[in-house]
Amino acid sequence: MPPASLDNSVTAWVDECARLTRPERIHWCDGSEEEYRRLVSGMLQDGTLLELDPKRHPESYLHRSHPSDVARSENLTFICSDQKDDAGPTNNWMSPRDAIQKLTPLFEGSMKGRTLYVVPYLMGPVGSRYSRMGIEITDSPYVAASLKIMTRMGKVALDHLGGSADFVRGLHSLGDLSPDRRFVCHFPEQKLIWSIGSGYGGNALLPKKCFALRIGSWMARQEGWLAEHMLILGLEDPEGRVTYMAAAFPSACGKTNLAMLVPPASQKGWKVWTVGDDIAWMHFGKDGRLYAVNPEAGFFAVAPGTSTKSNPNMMATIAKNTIFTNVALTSDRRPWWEGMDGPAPAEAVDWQGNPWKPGSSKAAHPNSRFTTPARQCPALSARFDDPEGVPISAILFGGRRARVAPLVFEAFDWRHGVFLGATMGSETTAASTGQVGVIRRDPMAMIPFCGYNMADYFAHWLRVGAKSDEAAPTIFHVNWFQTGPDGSFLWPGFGENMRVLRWILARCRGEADAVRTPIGYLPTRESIDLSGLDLSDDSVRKLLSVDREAWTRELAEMKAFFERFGGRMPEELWQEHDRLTHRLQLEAA
Ligand code: GTP
Ligand code: SPV
Ligand code: MN
Repeated sequence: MPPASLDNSVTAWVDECARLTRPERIHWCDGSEEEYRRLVSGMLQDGTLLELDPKRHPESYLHRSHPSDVARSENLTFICSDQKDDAGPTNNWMSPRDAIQKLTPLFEGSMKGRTLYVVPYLMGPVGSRYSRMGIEITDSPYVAASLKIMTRMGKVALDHLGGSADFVRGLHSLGDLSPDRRFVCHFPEQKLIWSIGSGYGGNALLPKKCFALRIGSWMARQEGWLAEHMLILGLEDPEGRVTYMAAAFPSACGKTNLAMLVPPASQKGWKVWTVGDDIAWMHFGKDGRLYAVNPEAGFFAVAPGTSTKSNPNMMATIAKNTIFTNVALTSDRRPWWEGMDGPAPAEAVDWQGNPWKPGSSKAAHPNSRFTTPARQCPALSARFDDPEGVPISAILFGGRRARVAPLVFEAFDWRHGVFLGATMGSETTAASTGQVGVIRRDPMAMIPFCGYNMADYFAHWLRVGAKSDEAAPTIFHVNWFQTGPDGSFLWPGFGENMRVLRWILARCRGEADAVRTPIGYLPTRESIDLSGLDLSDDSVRKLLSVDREAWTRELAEMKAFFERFGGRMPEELWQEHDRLTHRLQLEAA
């Protein structure tokens, strides 16, 4: 039964979706623990979930998605704005009419024999003026249960909505899971999402990338704020002062790990507090400073590589109440993935349910993940639920670059920082279907997630920062992923990234030296703590210097990327491109 307080438009929309998809029954989710347990027990019965050893992994389950449905499908993701130009050259576009025409037959009767779940959810802290409402209609109990972990779901959300009709509508159906009939369509003008044919992560958990980033970025531009693919962390110094930073790295490029960083013994007294690991909604306050909230309530994070060594906070977080997706299962019913602690099990069942032995293929899918409540994270910031958000002092952009990008450098000013974000390059990863390891331009880590023309997005970034001037965060670029001749990483990364965060903080406080180079301010060897690291002189040089020839080659790629936007590209960024060209030439002379 729908709750009585609702605006008619909510029930009318649910009725309309039910007429289209013809479910056997409709269930309005209240977000209670009891409801969650009922969802889980249904899935245990029909095999959608497998129970893990309840002693070692209480209330934790394994889900295997369809083997063709293991990552976001960027090629099947569309922005359906009225005008094609408003989607821009980096998005797939369909006219709203064509999209409705194409997807309506796919949704017709798609929920026959299934339950339609109405999932109301709140994005952002309870009681925050920055929080937004959404409702997802789905026929996947896995999605409904995941949303209980990932969002503030059910009653709390409806209480926030009150009698208002202002919410983002999301209609999702598993359909027949065929990639030929899979579409993720966004109608930003209608605040509407239609997704069919996938049960996986970003394709199906509509609040996450579809709402919080694609529709969110559209709303943010209209309303003067920023919806970004960023982690949020608080860096505590040995005196107990906490400084907040946000960082945009592309999918599977280290956001979760940096947000939960545990420093090595050498970095005594320093600590990282986690506010968010994937998405930041940021508003400029009256004081000109930028304040960030994390719209999510859980983490949907990459499993492979997660261990007590690389990310002990995450290993503690996932100790209970966690849904694992596409990881391997050991004979004693524990989850396992490549890069976890200890030796590989002698045998296991792989992510597809087949017997597995070490040395054959990957046991866990490279994009296997887990869904886990943020409140279980031992490093969760005390300001996680702060309705006003946390003030951001530094913004970090970063990619996965085997060459070219040094360990860290600082932008000259906001405008140059926007240029650094706009020209980011990174190797593609398993988080999206398609080729892995090819360099693509991924501005602000938003190429798959910006819900409108990215030229307008750059202009928006330039505009919001210019307004707040001195109080705006300082912008940096980082790269943990430079490799040496043998292909191994030059920089130890993970906890050792604290050394870079400390340099960034010291720069924000005006306390660290830097050298001015054509690309920005780089640390001097003395200004960044490299003590006790086993780095060769050659590695240090590569990490802390500018490869002029490589950057000169980058110029052409940046230019080609900017040209795709034609006359819509902000002139300021072309000027930054010219300036970088001049600086690189000057140094060459
Ligand atoms: P999404 O959830 O897809 O947005 O990814 P993310 O940006 O949160 O990436 P995550 O922190 O999950 O890291 C992805 C992969 O990069 C994992 O396999 C990590 O082990 C690895 N990784 C993270 N940080 C570092 C680092 O500092 N150095 C190296 N070499 N690898 C890292
Ligand atoms: C990403 O791909 O950036 C993710 C996972 O965080 S998904 O929810 O699938 O988008
Ligand atoms: Mn992400």
